[in-house]
Amino acid sequence: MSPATMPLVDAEKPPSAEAPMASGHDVPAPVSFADDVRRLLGARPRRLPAHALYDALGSALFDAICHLPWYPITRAETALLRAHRRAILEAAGRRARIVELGPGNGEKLATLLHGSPTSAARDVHLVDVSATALDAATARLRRVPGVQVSAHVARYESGLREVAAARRDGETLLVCFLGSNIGNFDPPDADMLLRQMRAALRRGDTMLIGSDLVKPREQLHAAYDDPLGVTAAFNRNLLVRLNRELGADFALDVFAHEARWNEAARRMEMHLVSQRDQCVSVPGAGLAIDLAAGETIWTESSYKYRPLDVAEGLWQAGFAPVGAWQDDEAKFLLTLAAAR
Ligand code: AVJ
Repeated sequence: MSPATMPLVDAEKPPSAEAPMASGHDVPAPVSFADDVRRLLGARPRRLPAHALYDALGSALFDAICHLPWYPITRAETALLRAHRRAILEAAGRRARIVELGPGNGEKLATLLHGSPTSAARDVHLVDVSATALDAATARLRRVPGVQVSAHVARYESGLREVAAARRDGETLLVCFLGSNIGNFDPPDADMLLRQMRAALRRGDTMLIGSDLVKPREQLHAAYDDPLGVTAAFNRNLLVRLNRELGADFALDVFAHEARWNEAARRMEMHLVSQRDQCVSVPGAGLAIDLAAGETIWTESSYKYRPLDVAEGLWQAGFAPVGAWQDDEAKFLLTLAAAR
Protein backbone atom coordinates (compact mmCIF):
# COMPACT_ATOMS: atom_id res chain seq x y z
CA MET A 1 0.00 0.00 0.00
CA SER A 2 1.42 3.39 -0.90
CA PRO A 3 1.59 6.04 1.81
CA ALA A 4 -0.95 8.20 0.00
CA THR A 5 -3.63 5.49 0.19
CA MET A 6 -3.05 4.42 3.77
CA PRO A 7 -5.83 5.17 6.23
CA LEU A 8 -5.21 8.17 8.40
CA VAL A 9 -4.69 7.04 11.95
CA ASP A 10 -4.34 9.56 14.70
CA ALA A 11 -1.26 8.56 16.65
CA GLU A 12 -1.39 11.77 18.68
CA LYS A 13 -1.14 11.57 22.45
CA PRO A 14 -0.88 14.44 24.83
CA PRO A 15 2.86 14.93 25.37
CA SER A 16 2.44 14.72 29.11
CA ALA A 17 1.16 11.13 28.88
CA GLU A 18 4.60 9.62 28.25
CA ALA A 19 7.19 12.27 28.77
CA PRO A 20 8.76 12.25 32.21
CA MET A 21 9.47 15.69 33.61
CA ALA A 22 12.70 17.09 32.27
CA SER A 23 15.15 16.77 35.11
CA GLY A 24 17.64 19.28 33.80
CA HIS A 25 20.29 16.63 33.52
CA ASP A 26 19.93 13.51 31.49
CA VAL A 27 21.84 10.32 32.22
CA PRO A 28 23.75 9.33 29.04
CA ALA A 29 22.56 5.76 28.91
CA PRO A 30 20.61 3.35 31.09
CA VAL A 31 23.28 0.68 30.56
CA SER A 32 27.01 1.34 30.71
CA PHE A 33 29.55 0.89 27.94
CA ALA A 34 30.95 -2.12 29.83
CA ASP A 35 27.48 -3.73 30.00
CA ASP A 36 26.93 -3.12 26.27
CA VAL A 37 30.29 -4.66 25.46
CA ARG A 38 29.71 -7.70 27.69
CA ARG A 39 26.33 -8.39 26.12
CA LEU A 40 27.29 -7.80 22.47
CA LEU A 41 30.85 -9.13 22.37
CA GLY A 42 29.93 -12.12 24.53
CA ALA A 43 27.22 -13.26 22.08
CA ARG A 44 27.36 -14.87 18.62
CA PRO A 45 27.76 -13.33 16.16
CA ARG A 46 30.15 -11.13 18.14
CA ARG A 47 29.26 -7.46 17.96
CA LEU A 48 30.20 -4.08 19.36
CA PRO A 49 27.89 -1.05 19.70
CA ALA A 50 28.20 1.33 16.72
CA HIS A 51 27.62 4.42 18.87
CA ALA A 52 30.90 3.62 20.65
CA LEU A 53 32.80 4.52 17.45
CA TYR A 54 32.56 8.23 18.35
CA ASP A 55 35.10 8.94 21.07
CA ALA A 56 37.38 11.95 20.45
CA LEU A 57 39.59 10.16 17.92
CA GLY A 58 36.64 8.34 16.34
CA SER A 59 34.75 11.61 15.86
CA ALA A 60 37.82 13.15 14.21
CA LEU A 61 38.19 10.12 11.94
CA PHE A 62 34.51 10.32 11.01
CA ASP A 63 35.04 13.99 10.09
CA ALA A 64 37.89 12.87 7.83
CA ILE A 65 35.63 10.21 6.26
CA CYS A 66 33.17 12.96 5.33
CA HIS A 67 35.94 14.57 3.25
CA LEU A 68 36.83 11.37 1.37
CA PRO A 69 36.01 11.44 -2.34
CA TRP A 70 34.59 7.89 -1.93
CA TYR A 71 32.11 8.80 0.84
CA PRO A 72 29.41 10.91 -0.83
CA ILE A 73 26.77 11.10 1.93
CA THR A 74 27.85 14.31 3.64
CA ARG A 75 28.56 16.27 0.48
CA ALA A 76 25.29 15.21 -1.15
CA GLU A 77 23.24 16.05 1.92
CA THR A 78 24.95 19.40 2.42
CA ALA A 79 24.26 20.32 -1.20
CA LEU A 80 20.57 19.38 -0.79
CA LEU A 81 20.31 21.41 2.41
CA ARG A 82 21.89 24.43 0.77
CA ALA A 83 19.67 24.22 -2.30
CA HIS A 84 16.40 23.73 -0.41
CA ARG A 85 16.89 25.37 2.99
CA ARG A 86 14.35 28.11 2.41
CA ALA A 87 11.62 25.66 1.43
CA ILE A 88 12.49 23.41 4.38
CA LEU A 89 12.48 26.17 6.97
CA GLU A 90 9.33 27.68 5.51
CA ALA A 91 7.50 24.33 5.70
CA ALA A 92 8.76 23.69 9.25
CA GLY A 93 7.48 27.07 10.42
CA ARG A 94 9.54 30.22 10.76
CA ARG A 95 9.73 30.07 14.52
CA ALA A 96 10.26 26.34 14.96
CA ARG A 97 12.52 25.23 17.78
CA ILE A 98 15.14 22.99 16.18
CA VAL A 99 16.54 19.80 17.63
CA GLU A 100 19.21 17.75 15.88
CA LEU A 101 19.85 14.12 16.80
CA GLY A 102 23.48 13.11 16.22
CA PRO A 103 24.75 16.43 14.82
CA GLY A 104 28.31 15.34 13.96
CA ASN A 105 30.44 18.48 13.70
CA GLY A 106 27.41 20.79 13.27
CA GLU A 107 28.27 21.80 9.68
CA LYS A 108 25.03 20.53 8.14
CA LEU A 109 22.72 22.29 10.56
CA ALA A 110 24.79 25.47 10.15
CA THR A 111 24.18 25.19 6.40
CA LEU A 112 20.44 24.81 6.94
CA LEU A 113 20.28 27.74 9.35
CA HIS A 114 21.93 30.07 6.89
CA GLY A 115 18.54 29.97 5.17
CA SER A 116 16.90 31.79 8.11
CA PRO A 117 16.43 35.52 8.04
CA THR A 118 19.40 36.77 10.10
CA SER A 119 17.12 38.72 12.42
CA ALA A 120 15.22 35.61 13.55
CA ALA A 121 16.38 34.24 16.91
CA ARG A 122 16.56 30.45 16.97
CA ASP A 123 16.66 27.95 19.78
CA VAL A 124 18.76 24.98 18.71
CA HIS A 125 19.13 21.79 20.73
CA LEU A 126 21.73 19.12 20.03
CA VAL A 127 21.37 15.54 21.26
CA ASP A 128 24.16 12.96 21.21
CA VAL A 129 25.61 10.25 23.46
CA SER A 130 29.09 11.51 22.58
CA ALA A 131 30.14 14.58 24.57
CA THR A 132 33.06 15.09 22.16
CA ALA A 133 30.79 15.30 19.13
CA LEU A 134 28.52 17.71 21.01
CA ASP A 135 31.42 20.02 21.86
CA ALA A 136 32.41 20.38 18.21
CA ALA A 137 28.83 20.90 17.02
CA THR A 138 28.05 23.38 19.80
CA ALA A 139 31.13 25.46 18.99
CA ARG A 140 30.31 25.44 15.27
CA LEU A 141 26.66 26.46 15.72
CA ARG A 142 27.41 29.23 18.23
CA ARG A 143 29.09 31.04 15.34
CA VAL A 144 25.77 31.25 13.46
CA PRO A 145 24.20 34.68 14.12
CA GLY A 146 21.01 34.65 16.20
CA VAL A 147 21.37 31.03 17.28
CA GLN A 148 21.05 29.93 20.90
CA VAL A 149 22.54 26.43 21.38
CA SER A 150 21.82 23.87 24.13
CA ALA A 151 23.64 20.52 24.24
CA HIS A 152 22.05 17.37 25.68
CA VAL A 153 24.25 14.34 26.37
CA ALA A 154 21.51 11.76 25.94
CA ARG A 155 20.10 9.01 23.77
CA TYR A 156 17.97 10.25 20.89
CA GLU A 157 14.58 9.38 22.44
CA SER A 158 15.16 10.79 25.90
CA GLY A 159 16.94 13.87 24.56
CA LEU A 160 14.07 14.61 22.21
CA ARG A 161 11.49 14.12 24.98
CA GLU A 162 13.40 16.53 27.18
CA VAL A 163 13.52 19.20 24.47
CA ALA A 164 9.87 18.68 23.49
CA ALA A 165 8.70 18.93 27.10
CA ALA A 166 10.42 22.30 27.50
CA ARG A 167 8.95 23.94 24.41
CA ARG A 168 7.19 27.27 24.75
CA ASP A 169 3.52 27.86 24.02
CA GLY A 170 2.79 27.95 20.32
CA GLU A 171 6.26 26.82 19.36
CA THR A 172 6.56 23.99 16.82
CA LEU A 173 9.46 21.59 16.65
CA LEU A 174 11.70 20.67 13.72
CA VAL A 175 13.63 17.47 14.38
CA CYS A 176 16.71 17.00 12.19
CA PHE A 177 17.86 13.41 11.84
CA LEU A 178 20.46 13.67 9.12
CA GLY A 179 23.38 11.84 7.56
CA SER A 180 21.47 8.54 7.32
CA ASN A 181 22.02 8.12 11.06
CA ILE A 182 18.78 6.10 10.97
CA GLY A 183 20.70 3.53 8.91
CA ASN A 184 22.59 2.29 11.96
CA PHE A 185 19.35 0.83 13.36
CA ASP A 186 17.97 -2.57 12.35
CA PRO A 187 14.51 -2.14 10.80
CA PRO A 188 12.50 -3.07 13.93
CA ASP A 189 14.63 -0.70 16.06
CA ALA A 190 14.38 2.04 13.45
CA ASP A 191 10.60 1.66 13.45
CA MET A 192 10.48 1.77 17.24
CA LEU A 193 12.74 4.83 17.32
CA LEU A 194 10.57 6.71 14.80
CA ARG A 195 7.44 5.83 16.82
CA GLN A 196 9.06 7.03 20.04
CA MET A 197 10.05 10.23 18.29
CA ARG A 198 6.49 10.65 17.03
CA ALA A 199 5.15 10.13 20.56
CA ALA A 200 7.31 13.02 21.79
CA LEU A 201 5.89 15.34 19.09
CA ARG A 202 2.60 17.10 18.43
CA ARG A 203 0.67 17.09 15.22
CA GLY A 204 2.24 19.62 12.85
CA ASP A 205 5.75 19.26 14.22
CA THR A 206 8.16 18.21 11.49
CA MET A 207 11.12 15.93 10.99
CA LEU A 208 13.87 16.28 8.39
CA ILE A 209 15.44 12.90 7.78
CA GLY A 210 18.36 11.95 5.55
CA SER A 211 18.42 8.45 4.04
CA ASP A 212 21.19 6.94 1.98
CA LEU A 213 19.77 5.02 -1.00
CA VAL A 214 20.67 1.65 -2.47
CA LYS A 215 23.37 2.07 -5.11
CA PRO A 216 25.85 -0.11 -7.01
CA ARG A 217 27.88 -2.42 -4.81
CA GLU A 218 31.25 -1.05 -6.02
CA GLN A 219 30.32 2.44 -4.87
CA LEU A 220 29.24 1.15 -1.48
CA HIS A 221 32.47 -0.78 -1.06
CA ALA A 222 34.61 2.23 -1.88
CA ALA A 223 32.59 4.30 0.61
CA TYR A 224 33.07 1.85 3.48
CA ASP A 225 36.52 0.49 2.63
CA ASP A 226 38.28 3.52 1.20
CA PRO A 227 41.70 3.22 -0.46
CA LEU A 228 43.25 5.62 2.09
CA GLY A 229 42.34 3.36 4.98
CA VAL A 230 40.55 6.05 6.98
CA THR A 231 37.42 3.92 7.45
CA ALA A 232 39.62 1.00 8.51
CA ALA A 233 41.20 3.24 11.16
CA PHE A 234 37.75 4.45 12.25
CA ASN A 235 36.64 0.84 12.70
CA ARG A 236 39.79 -0.43 14.46
CA ASN A 237 39.75 2.58 16.79
CA LEU A 238 36.94 0.73 18.58
CA LEU A 239 39.58 -1.76 19.71
CA VAL A 240 41.88 1.07 20.79
CA ARG A 241 39.01 2.35 22.88
CA LEU A 242 38.34 -1.06 24.45
CA ASN A 243 42.03 -1.38 25.28
CA ARG A 244 42.11 2.05 26.89
CA GLU A 245 38.76 2.16 28.67
CA LEU A 246 38.18 -1.49 29.56
CA GLY A 247 41.78 -2.70 29.87
CA ALA A 248 41.39 -5.06 26.89
CA ASP A 249 44.39 -6.58 25.10
CA PHE A 250 43.36 -6.46 21.44
CA ALA A 251 46.39 -6.61 19.12
CA LEU A 252 45.36 -4.19 16.37
CA ASP A 253 47.41 -5.80 13.60
CA VAL A 254 45.58 -9.10 14.02
CA PHE A 255 42.23 -7.59 13.02
CA ALA A 256 41.40 -6.67 9.44
CA HIS A 257 38.76 -4.12 8.49
CA GLU A 258 36.10 -5.56 6.22
CA ALA A 259 33.11 -3.89 4.60
CA ARG A 260 30.38 -6.28 3.42
CA TRP A 261 27.30 -5.58 1.34
CA ASN A 262 24.45 -7.72 2.61
CA GLU A 263 22.20 -7.75 -0.43
CA ALA A 264 19.23 -9.47 1.20
CA ALA A 265 19.14 -7.06 4.14
CA ARG A 266 20.22 -4.04 2.03
CA ARG A 267 22.88 -3.01 4.47
CA MET A 268 26.62 -2.35 4.55
CA GLU A 269 28.28 -4.08 7.47
CA MET A 270 31.60 -3.19 9.03
CA HIS A 271 33.49 -6.08 10.55
CA LEU A 272 36.82 -6.64 12.27
CA VAL A 273 38.09 -10.01 11.13
CA SER A 274 40.37 -12.01 13.40
CA GLN A 275 43.45 -13.02 11.37
CA ARG A 276 44.19 -16.05 13.53
CA ASP A 277 42.92 -18.13 16.44
CA GLN A 278 43.34 -15.96 19.50
CA CYS A 279 42.10 -15.23 22.98
CA VAL A 280 41.28 -11.69 24.03
CA SER A 281 40.38 -10.48 27.49
CA VAL A 282 38.30 -7.42 28.34
CA PRO A 283 38.63 -7.16 32.13
CA GLY A 284 36.52 -3.99 32.40
CA ALA A 285 33.59 -5.94 30.95
CA GLY A 286 34.40 -9.15 32.86
CA LEU A 287 34.91 -10.95 29.57
CA ALA A 288 37.44 -13.26 27.94
CA ILE A 289 36.70 -14.55 24.45
CA ASP A 290 38.19 -17.00 21.99
CA LEU A 291 38.19 -15.91 18.38
CA ALA A 292 38.77 -18.38 15.55
CA ALA A 293 40.74 -17.37 12.47
CA GLY A 294 38.25 -15.64 10.14
CA GLU A 295 35.71 -14.99 12.91
CA THR A 296 34.44 -11.43 12.87
CA ILE A 297 33.35 -8.76 15.29
CA TRP A 298 30.45 -6.92 13.64
CA THR A 299 30.74 -3.27 14.55
CA GLU A 300 28.17 -1.41 12.45
CA SER A 301 25.29 -1.72 10.01
CA SER A 302 24.44 1.04 7.54
CA TYR A 303 21.09 0.29 5.94
CA LYS A 304 20.45 1.59 2.43
CA TYR A 305 16.93 2.45 1.33
CA ARG A 306 14.63 2.65 -1.64
CA PRO A 307 12.69 5.93 -1.71
CA LEU A 308 9.35 4.17 -1.20
CA ASP A 309 10.70 2.34 1.90
CA VAL A 310 11.44 5.70 3.47
CA ALA A 311 7.98 7.12 2.77
CA GLU A 312 6.26 3.97 4.07
CA GLY A 313 8.39 3.74 7.18
CA LEU A 314 7.62 7.35 8.03
CA TRP A 315 3.92 6.87 7.39
CA GLN A 316 3.72 3.78 9.57
CA ALA A 317 5.40 5.61 12.43
CA GLY A 318 2.83 8.42 12.28
CA PHE A 319 4.44 10.91 9.90
CA ALA A 320 3.21 12.21 6.56
CA PRO A 321 5.96 13.10 4.06
CA VAL A 322 5.50 16.72 2.92
CA GLY A 323 8.61 17.18 0.80
CA ALA A 324 11.44 15.08 -0.61
CA TRP A 325 14.64 16.07 -2.38
CA GLN A 326 16.96 13.58 -4.00
CA ASP A 327 20.58 13.71 -5.16
CA ASP A 328 20.53 11.42 -8.18
CA GLU A 329 24.27 11.09 -8.52
CA ALA A 330 25.10 10.20 -4.93
CA LYS A 331 21.74 8.50 -4.44
CA PHE A 332 20.78 10.29 -1.27
CA LEU A 333 17.30 11.36 -0.14
CA LEU A 334 16.26 14.16 2.18
CA THR A 335 12.63 13.94 3.37
CA LEU A 336 10.60 16.44 5.35
CA ALA A 337 7.72 14.78 7.18
CA ALA A 338 5.01 16.17 9.43
CA ALA A 339 3.68 14.44 12.54
CA ARG A 340 0.14 13.50 11.50
C1 AVJ B 1 27.27 8.45 10.50
C2 AVJ B 1 26.29 6.33 10.84
C3 AVJ B 1 25.70 7.59 8.93
O1 AVJ B 1 26.82 4.62 8.46
O2 AVJ B 1 27.60 5.80 6.83
C4 AVJ B 1 30.90 6.05 7.96
C5 AVJ B 1 29.07 6.09 9.81
N1 AVJ B 1 30.57 4.24 9.04
N2 AVJ B 1 31.74 5.12 7.47
C6 AVJ B 1 27.42 5.60 8.04
C7 AVJ B 1 30.15 5.49 8.95
C8 AVJ B 1 31.54 4.03 8.13
C9 AVJ B 1 27.93 6.65 9.01
N3 AVJ B 1 26.82 7.22 9.83
